[in-house]
Amino acid sequence: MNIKDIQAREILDSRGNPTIEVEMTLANNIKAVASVPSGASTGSKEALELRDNDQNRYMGKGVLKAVENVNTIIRNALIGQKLDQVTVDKTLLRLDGTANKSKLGANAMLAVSLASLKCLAKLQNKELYEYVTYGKVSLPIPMINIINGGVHADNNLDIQEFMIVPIIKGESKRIEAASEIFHTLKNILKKRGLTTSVGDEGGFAPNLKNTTESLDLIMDAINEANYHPGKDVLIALDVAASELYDKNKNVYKIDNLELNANELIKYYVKLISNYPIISIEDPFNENDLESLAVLTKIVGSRVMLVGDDYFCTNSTLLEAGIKVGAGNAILLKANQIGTISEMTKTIITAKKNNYKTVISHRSGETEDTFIADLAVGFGIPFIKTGSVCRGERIAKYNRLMKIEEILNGK
Ligand code: 2PG
Ligand code: MG
Repeated sequence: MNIKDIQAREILDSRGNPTIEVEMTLANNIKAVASVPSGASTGSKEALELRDNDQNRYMGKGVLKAVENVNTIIRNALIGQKLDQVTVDKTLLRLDGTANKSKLGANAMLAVSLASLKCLAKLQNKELYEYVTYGKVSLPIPMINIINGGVHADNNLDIQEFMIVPIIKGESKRIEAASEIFHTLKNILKKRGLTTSVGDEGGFAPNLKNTTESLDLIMDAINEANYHPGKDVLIALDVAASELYDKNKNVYKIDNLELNANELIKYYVKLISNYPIISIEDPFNENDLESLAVLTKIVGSRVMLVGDDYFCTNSTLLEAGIKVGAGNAILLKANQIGTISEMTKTIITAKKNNYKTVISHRSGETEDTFIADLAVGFGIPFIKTGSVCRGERIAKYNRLMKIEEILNGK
């Protein structure tokens, strides 16, 4: 089936910043729409998100250049072509021709790549998860953000994301547990006179003394909601340590301390022994593979050490980490790399090397639910898609529950 039309437009993300949406139409009038998210704590090796830098519009954050690239360069090259994911992605890469997608913009490229994937699924009359099924489908375990800090909130917490990880059976049961714990936490915060306003990913953003106080609150909420921490609900952290790193002093500013990498390793070992932590993401700055390898050696058999800014969904960066034993898991964000084919390659590299995979939203999201489908279809064991509040996050959980229903034949 040939591609008949491709139209891009500027829309807003969950932070109210512009992002890009693409609608692809096939010769038989099948249509699919895809939109791309946007990060705040971005890795320096991510593919480029093209913004206009025109200070007269959206404080420079407009994406009209990316829209224009789709509506002209990409459209001209793809219209009339046979729809095929590999061909579309190869064409995008050829048209861009740069190492970091700086010509067309990874936002422009991903929107087209994703719209093409969705069209292919529709063409075969399949659900997206079904179309991308690679091996065995499985419903991912959600890592649900319930306290926000770092650059995702205006509070004083240094760690960016505190997540609960319900490991009970059944997707809808896991989401139910998360919602109950979330509301229990809200009541606890209220009782203690702490604010219940939320951060970018929907987790609460109270001002707390330190990381330990935040973890204690979460433990209280899990217990009060009648779940067992360590047994049916675990904890995950995204430190996003590049944001805490002081390059000049070579220290991390965390909990009013200034810790060097060795001290930070001890800090993590202590946290892991005191709380049921299953996963720590980006524990050091994105260039420090060495410390990540040391921590992996010490706690890697018990804890997932997830590379986000480290690997940027890029198979070459992942291979560099694998070589030195840095981390044992990778975060997957399609817009860090720009095409579905490249993300697929990274997933295959991770699986081959026994690195666990976590598919992820961005802090600036849209209502597009593609990560839920990719998680199921690719059999990715974990999904990180924010709190159980805010429509753009809930859309993914609702999609997962719907897929569960379909899979159960209801
Ligand atoms: C992260 C993400 C998503 P951002 O650091 O893992 O939670 O945040 O999209 O701001 O990079
Ligand atoms: Mg991260």
